[in-house]
Amino acid sequence: MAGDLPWPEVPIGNKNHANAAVVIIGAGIAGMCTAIDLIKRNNCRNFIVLEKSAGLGGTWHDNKYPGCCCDVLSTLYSYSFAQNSDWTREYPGQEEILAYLIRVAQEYKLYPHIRFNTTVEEARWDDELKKWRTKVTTPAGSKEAEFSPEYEIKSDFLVSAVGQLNQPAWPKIQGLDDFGGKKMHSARWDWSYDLTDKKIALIGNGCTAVQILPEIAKVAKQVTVFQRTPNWVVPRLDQPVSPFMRNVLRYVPPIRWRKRAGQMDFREWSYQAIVDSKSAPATMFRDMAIDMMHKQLPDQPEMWEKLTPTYSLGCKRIIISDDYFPALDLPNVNLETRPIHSIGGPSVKVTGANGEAEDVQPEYDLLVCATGFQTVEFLHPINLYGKNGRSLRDVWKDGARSYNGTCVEDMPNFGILYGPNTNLGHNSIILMIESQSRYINGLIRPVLEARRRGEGLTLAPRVERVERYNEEVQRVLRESSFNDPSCNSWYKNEAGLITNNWSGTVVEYQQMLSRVNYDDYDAEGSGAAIVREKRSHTVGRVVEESQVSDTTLVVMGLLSTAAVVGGFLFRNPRYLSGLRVR
Ligand code: NA7
Repeated sequence: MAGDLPWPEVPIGNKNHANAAVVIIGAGIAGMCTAIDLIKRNNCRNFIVLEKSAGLGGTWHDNKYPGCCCDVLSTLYSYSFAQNSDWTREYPGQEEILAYLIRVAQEYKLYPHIRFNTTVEEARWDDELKKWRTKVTTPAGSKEAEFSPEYEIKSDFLVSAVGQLNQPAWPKIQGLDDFGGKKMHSARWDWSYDLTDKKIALIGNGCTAVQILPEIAKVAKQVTVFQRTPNWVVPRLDQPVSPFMRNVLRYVPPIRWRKRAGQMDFREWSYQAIVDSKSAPATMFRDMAIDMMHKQLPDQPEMWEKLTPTYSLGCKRIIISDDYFPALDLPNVNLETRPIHSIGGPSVKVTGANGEAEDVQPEYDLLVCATGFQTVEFLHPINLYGKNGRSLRDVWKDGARSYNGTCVEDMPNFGILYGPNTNLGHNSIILMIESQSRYINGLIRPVLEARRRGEGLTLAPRVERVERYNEEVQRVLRESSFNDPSCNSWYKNEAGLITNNWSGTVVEYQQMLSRVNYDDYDAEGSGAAIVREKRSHTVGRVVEESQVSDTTLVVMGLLSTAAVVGGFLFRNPRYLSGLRVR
């Protein structure tokens, strides 16, 4: 297949089954973005994407529960280089987002690179060979396993794109394993199960549960929502995008760009609301939340009390929904706020007023755990061993940390997307992922150059830079709403360290990652001179925010229209005479 192409342009074929320039773990939004940048920026087609699932899309492949959709407007929750004018709604559902990702993968011819049903168990840096050895397995009993049940791939660079919302977290509740009815995690929805007339216990009231409830309540006999902590819920204001508007967005790209920039401006503005609970935007969102609750659940002060958080807005992810409170008001829906005591047979027991376990009702057919993900155990359950056999677990024993959210000490030629301290509470994660992909490709570039020259190059972030970077990130986060001690969230680990969220705006992050300073890295190997001479490499950033005001745009539009019309009339004076009053 490779023909006469020079390495690393050689596309992956049968002969490269166990060798590649780059191995990417995960075929979700981040893995796809890195693969596309490898092709576009590094002219590299010698890469393999390893995907545990049977399809691409990552979180959009896994999460297909009823009502599943994104809580960021899709005009912004899409790649900057693959903007889509065909979204049917402002917040389209999971199936539409997944179809979009499949289209992008086809457009960039990613499929031949992706190995589905392939699980990474372990990746180990070989100090002698200066390469990663990634161990993979294929599912027992599958046809893939008949070819090779397990094997090892050697690569010059390894990228983790497994994300933060990958491994479902089951709640720690006594008796959960022995629940008498059907049990599902929201991220592993079983669509073969008929919900009609079922009695359903829904544990959790985060973004996922809030999307599930209005859908299942339409068909279920009865639903109990088990809420442990109330959330701030603000209006979603979702609406369809008309066919006319879709055509406008398709055929007049500046309008699409403007729409995206407007959403970016609003989201960046809302950063203040998320991190500073005393700011004016925070007050505005709190008022909106309370106002909507009072309107959608009129004259129900008991419910208002149960549903109103006492912690800072932004400390937990703010939920956007137009239909959660109305669903709670349905006659077949109950909100249960007493703590869950245990699960016994088909019943979920709560702790009653006297401390005894009490049945909420004697029997549920279905238990839905919308209880989130194992977010602070990045890369879990993959075992990574870097320089001198040091495990990632050891590097992260006091909490996950990285350099710029992309590289880890003692893990040479390794990049991570959506890694420690890169999650957002206010904007689209795709913007962060695109920055990380550019940056990591800026690190991959000299490694490929060295290899092409027959040399070796390893890059790992200097420990003192990692420490300084993390001290600064944590200093800002300590002052933010995320650090409010009166709430727990998936943004922090058990010790209270905020390991998941970025401390600033997206633009600040994009600017920080727009240049790779090779001085921040220990460079080793015969090819180290490449980066010592070069010092840095500018990878740039995607400027998403508006550059001009609406008024300037309108004035510019009017002026250019006048110029075009004037020029036309000047060249065709006969039309001018036709305009004269006779
Ligand atoms: P989240 O936001 O982690 O929410 C999990 C929910 O499950 C939350 O309401 C938890 O209550 C609740 N939970 C977890 N364990 C228990 C137990 N043991 N008992 C009762 N309730 C429990 O996950 P989501 O899937 O909703 O959203 C994850 C992200 O995906 C979201 O932020 C978007 O970015 C996309 P708690 O609040 O901890 O008291």
